[in-house]
Amino acid sequence: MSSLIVNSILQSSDVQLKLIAQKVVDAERISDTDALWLYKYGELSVIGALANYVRERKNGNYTYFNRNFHIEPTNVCIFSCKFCAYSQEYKHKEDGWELDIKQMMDRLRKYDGQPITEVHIVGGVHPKMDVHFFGDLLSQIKAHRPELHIKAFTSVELDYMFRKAKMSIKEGLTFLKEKGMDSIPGGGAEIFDEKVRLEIAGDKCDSAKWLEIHETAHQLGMRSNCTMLYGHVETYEHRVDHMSRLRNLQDKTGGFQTFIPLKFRNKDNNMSHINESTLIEDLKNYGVSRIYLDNFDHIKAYWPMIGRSTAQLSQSFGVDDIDGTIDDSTKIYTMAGSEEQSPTLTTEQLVELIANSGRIAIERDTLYNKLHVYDYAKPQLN
Ligand code: V47
Ligand code: SF4
Repeated sequence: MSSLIVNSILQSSDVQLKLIAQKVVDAERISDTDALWLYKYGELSVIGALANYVRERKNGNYTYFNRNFHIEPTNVCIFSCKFCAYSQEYKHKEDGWELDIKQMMDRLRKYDGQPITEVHIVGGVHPKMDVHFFGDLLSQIKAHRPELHIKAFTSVELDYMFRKAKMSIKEGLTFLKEKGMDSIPGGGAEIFDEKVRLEIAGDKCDSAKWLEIHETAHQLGMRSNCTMLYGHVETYEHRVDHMSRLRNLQDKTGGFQTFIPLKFRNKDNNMSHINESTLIEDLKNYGVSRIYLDNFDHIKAYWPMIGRSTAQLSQSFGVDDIDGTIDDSTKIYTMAGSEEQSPTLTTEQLVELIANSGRIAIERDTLYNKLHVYDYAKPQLN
């Protein structure tokens, strides 16, 4: 079906669209200008068809999920990103939370005997939680549950920890890797354009540093994810520039596993006056990123942030991964106003959500090894 629609796009009288569609069919990279054209002039249905074509060529009819939970060590943060509804200033730290290692290990032990494959650890940047504190946490997690994949710390947290410990990026990453860190999540990327970054997240690690940390991790054999916070003050040009920097690094290292667009949510933060993007914009953004990022295997829609219905729709706009079971263990989006106020899905619910989108669910581990295929027939209407 997807190729039928794409064939009809190839007959379009619009020269630019025809050119882009031909590149998509030939598995040829689209240019920044092409991506901008799609953002500005592409009809949603056309972007959807082209993105779905790429998605099915790369991942067939499969959609991935995993069994995971989050640990958020603290929401106390020395930085003051304007879009953040989650952080608590250090001088008012008593209004936030600060978990010690025992409390975090107690959270981990709750999952003893459950087939969880990943723990995702991110939080605020707390001046007293240093590289040795987190090193201890990683070793204790690995001692308790060696097979559990630890995806931990955004580049923003890592940059601060390493500077404070006077370690180079390579020394710091090597230290944490030896303690048990397996991969790096995609947070902290926001928007790479220097002017926009200054405006919305001026005091944290800059774009060059974010990219350098991921590049070094890749060189050390660790995989990582990447994100883009969109739908606030940025333009389409800024989005393309952001993805272009990621595509270039991916050409160099091949270390990114997935790209995760993060929709700006406007509750209770210093950018609450900005309207949130529409559903049409969200779907368009998934689609353009799927078409543009030809060297990425996966595009993830993070369901706790966009809600279950959009997660279903997104699978027709290039998305082939919807993250995990989560078990209500993250506050980053609930505090910023996402639809999912206590994000938890059982494996059965995730599989059903995917099957009801007309796709076949695959449980993966963090590195996209296939653990189980849930080849249920799509439920029929009666
Ligand atoms: O960097 C914070 C974002 C990110 C808001 O790697 C907001 O698998 C929208 O990166 N509206 C952290 N977004 C979370 C993150 C992530 C999430 C899920 C999976 C993975 C992965 C990574 O959350 C921050 C920032 O971009 N964020 N506040 C907000 N108001
Ligand atoms: Fe701190 Fe992260 Fe919030 Fe920025 S987004 S204020 S770095 S917790």
